[in-house]
Amino acid sequence: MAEEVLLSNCPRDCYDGCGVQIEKRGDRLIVRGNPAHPVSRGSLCRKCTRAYNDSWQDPSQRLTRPLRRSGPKGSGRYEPVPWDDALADIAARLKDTLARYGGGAIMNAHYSGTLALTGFAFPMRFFHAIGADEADPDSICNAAGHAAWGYLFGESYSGFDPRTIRDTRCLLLWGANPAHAGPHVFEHWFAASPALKIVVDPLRSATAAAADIHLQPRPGSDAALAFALAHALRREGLFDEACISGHVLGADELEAQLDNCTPAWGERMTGVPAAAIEAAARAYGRGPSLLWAGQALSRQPAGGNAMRAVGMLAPLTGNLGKPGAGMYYLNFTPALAGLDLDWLTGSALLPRERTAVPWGRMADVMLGERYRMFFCWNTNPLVSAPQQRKLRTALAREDLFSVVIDCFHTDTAGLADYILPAASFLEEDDITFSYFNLLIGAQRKAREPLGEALPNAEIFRRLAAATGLHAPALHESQASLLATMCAQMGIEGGFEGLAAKGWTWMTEAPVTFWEDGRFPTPSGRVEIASASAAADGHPRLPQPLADPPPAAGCLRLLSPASDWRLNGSYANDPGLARRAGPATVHLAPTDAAARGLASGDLASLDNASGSLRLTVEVDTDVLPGTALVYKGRWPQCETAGGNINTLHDGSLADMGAGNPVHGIEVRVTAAMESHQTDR
Ligand SMILES: Nc1nc2c(c(=O)[nH]1)N[C@H]1C(S)=C(S)[C@@H](COP(=O)(O)OP(=O)(O)OC[C@H]3O[C@@H](n4cnc5c(=O)[nH]c(N)nc54)[C@H](O)[C@@H]3O)O[C@H]1N2
Ligand SMILES: Nc1nc2c(c(=O)[nH]1)N[C@H]1C(S)=C(S)[C@@H](COP(=O)(O)OP(=O)(O)OC[C@H]3O[C@@H](n4cnc5c(=O)[nH]c(N)nc54)[C@H](O)[C@@H]3O)O[C@H]1N2
Ligand SMILES: [Mo]
Repeated sequence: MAEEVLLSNCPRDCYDGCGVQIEKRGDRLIVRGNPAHPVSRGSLCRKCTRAYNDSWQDPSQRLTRPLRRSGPKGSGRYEPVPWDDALADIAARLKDTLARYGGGAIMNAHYSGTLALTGFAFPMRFFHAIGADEADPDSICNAAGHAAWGYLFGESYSGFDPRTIRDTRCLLLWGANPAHAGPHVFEHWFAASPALKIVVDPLRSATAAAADIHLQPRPGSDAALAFALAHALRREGLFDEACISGHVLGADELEAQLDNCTPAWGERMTGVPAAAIEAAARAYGRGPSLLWAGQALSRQPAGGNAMRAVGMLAPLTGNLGKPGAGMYYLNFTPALAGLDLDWLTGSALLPRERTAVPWGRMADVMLGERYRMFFCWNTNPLVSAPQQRKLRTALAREDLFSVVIDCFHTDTAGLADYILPAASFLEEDDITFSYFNLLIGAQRKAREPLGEALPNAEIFRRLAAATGLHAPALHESQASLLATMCAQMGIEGGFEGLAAKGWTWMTEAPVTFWEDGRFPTPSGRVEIASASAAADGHPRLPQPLADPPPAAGCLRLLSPASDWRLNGSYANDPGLARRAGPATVHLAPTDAAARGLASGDLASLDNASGSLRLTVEVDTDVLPGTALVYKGRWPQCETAGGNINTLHDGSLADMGAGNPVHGIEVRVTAAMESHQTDR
């Protein structure tokens, strides 16, 4: 029998942001979906259900004690040490490094392992106070899109309110696969909607398969496709002249560019039939329509240009600022909720301008001697970052003092001097936001942390004390943080009130963003023509471009979200690893046949950055000319000793130093008999 049932929320980096119900049975927790939550409706996805009820509660799989390296780097030899000893040693090193070289010798690498507000943001107070450099967080994920929509709309964090779908007649999902990336959003929001659905994806993803119209362009031809759609929209009289004249800058300059971008031209540029382009234009243009630009749309070499080109369809057709219409990249609206993010992250503590290194440059930068200390928390770059082999070499530098904080013994942890055990979301009170639905949730502490694990925030409070940093902001208690956040957001009854209910909407009624037609751009309009972009060295307007086809014999590699993992999280869960099967490259039948490959064969994927051997699956959902490999495998769990990012050369997208993971080219051939490893 359950002793107590708590309502909580899942803080993973996922569109869903599920409501969770936790039954306490002594130390054992039964973790399920909250039946009364609008997203999860009583169930969690299969990967989280499995992980949260298994590896996340298993002390033999979790990190439970601070560990100090006791052998050469990479030897895997560690010994447990008391927290106080570990923190004192790290603090001594830190003080010495700060005194000799300053904060610019310390790299702070972090991302979205937990998105709960204090677990995600409070440690930044510490790094601001010591003036550390930062691994540019969004440069691993979606930075090109943020830069692009920054030029176009002035910001990229106020999309549409998903509740507005009740007024929507057409849904256009472009480079997004919520069937994997947000399974509840897919089921209850997308698939359940009576709106006409258009999906733009080179892959026949599960989301594309559920659409009324699937446009299947060659990867990286999205900007050309958007221009062809715009041409068709104009010809059909579906441009919204009032919206354009009132709220858009540069539509006149666009006119001439559009003339040549006929649907027939679009077909040649993208591979999408002209008739399908016209059908999609008619459905989208009539509206009210919602445009969801997936984070994947930005993950190509010219992802910024693609995001600008696709984003302009909304203002050109007046599909924004009214019920059922709008465009979405991400929702992160602390101001709407009332939350003071600068206070939470302590940005005023930073003594100088922020220095951020893009992840594409990280391996090269860390190979040099500039950085003497490496702090890594909430992220596992030896799974997720480019130039995997070079980064491994860099992080194995004997003179680099590194501290990795995680719930699990990751590949990145395996090169640390100190590994510190992080408490999971089941073991700490916190507050969650969703980046899709405008929800605020309580994350509940359902048990004490496993072993000696500590929440992120507490680790940095203690490290601040050990380092002799006494600014009160670095020592604010969890209770005080939660109380202040709840007060800022006007949550009735404070954290206890939120915890009793589980979750609350940020606003009672659905929000219509951009209703007043004013945008935070220099002109206050949507800037299709952007002087800011030009000043940064980009074309004033988005360009009707498509990437050139891959070099002869090469395929374009796509490495999107797996159904069985959340980024790299869960790749180490034995049950989930079994279900996911061996690391596989999916090939179109023609491409497999041309290489003499059949399902079950071993293929070698090679380029200048590395090589990787994977099992072939011949897959009719894959577009000829592309190869599909799902992201997030742990090198230490693979016979190949590496994952797909061994093939990523660290090149940057056109804007925002973004990460063009879907722009890699590889040669795929039948692998020779001997199974060499990739380390
Ligand atoms: N299960 C699961 N859920 C996740 C994650 C996970 O790893 N697993 N990761 C989370 C995170 S951090 C993020 S950022 C999101 C990412 O989720 P999404 O934004 O959906 O991004 P991806 O999974 O990279 O890719 C989505 C689709 O884009 C397509 N695509 C690739 N290249 C192109 C192109 O050039 N043009 C077009 N039009 N489409 C292209 C791919 O084929 C793929 O089907 O998901 C989140 N949710
Ligand atoms: N080839 C390719 N590479 C990609 C992508 C792709 O599509 N293709 N996608 C990119 C994208 S979108 C992203 S967002 C990145 C994601 O890359 P990462 O940020 O590396 O994501 P994860 O591998 O999930 O690593 C998060 C880590 O945080 C840990 N963690 C969870 N909760 C906590 C906590 O409370 N405290 C601490 N300290 N740790 C915790 C988890 O155990 C996990 O090891 O990968 C990028 N890399
Ligand atoms: Mo991401």
